[in-house]
Amino acid sequence: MGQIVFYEGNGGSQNIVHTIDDSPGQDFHLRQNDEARSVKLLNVRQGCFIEVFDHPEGQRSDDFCVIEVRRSSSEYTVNTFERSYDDEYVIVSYANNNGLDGKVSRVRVN
Ligand SMILES: [Ca+2]
Ligand SMILES: [Ca+2]
Repeated sequence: MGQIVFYEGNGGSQNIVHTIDDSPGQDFHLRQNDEARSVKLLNVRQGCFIEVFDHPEGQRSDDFCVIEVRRSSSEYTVNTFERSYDDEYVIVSYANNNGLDGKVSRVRVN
């Protein structure tokens, strides 16, 4: 099973904020609110969707970012939640409404 590890700093730096597995159907508040700035994906399955929200209840009226895993990797770092891009491993889509790094409150995994 893959692991999803949220970090306090950009680029997977500083302290770990919260670690979860990659099973679908998760919808929760991060252990430390408004801290995470990046995430490492460790063997996360292809097709996994990770949504991170500024809004505490996960509404899309505030910033959110959707990470879709295109190809599993032993370790892949999404350096910031504030940039839309894609490569061979992920498709990242960011909806901007004044910033998300260091403001993540809720996460959904499917
Ligand atoms: Ca927030
Ligand atoms: Ca915001």
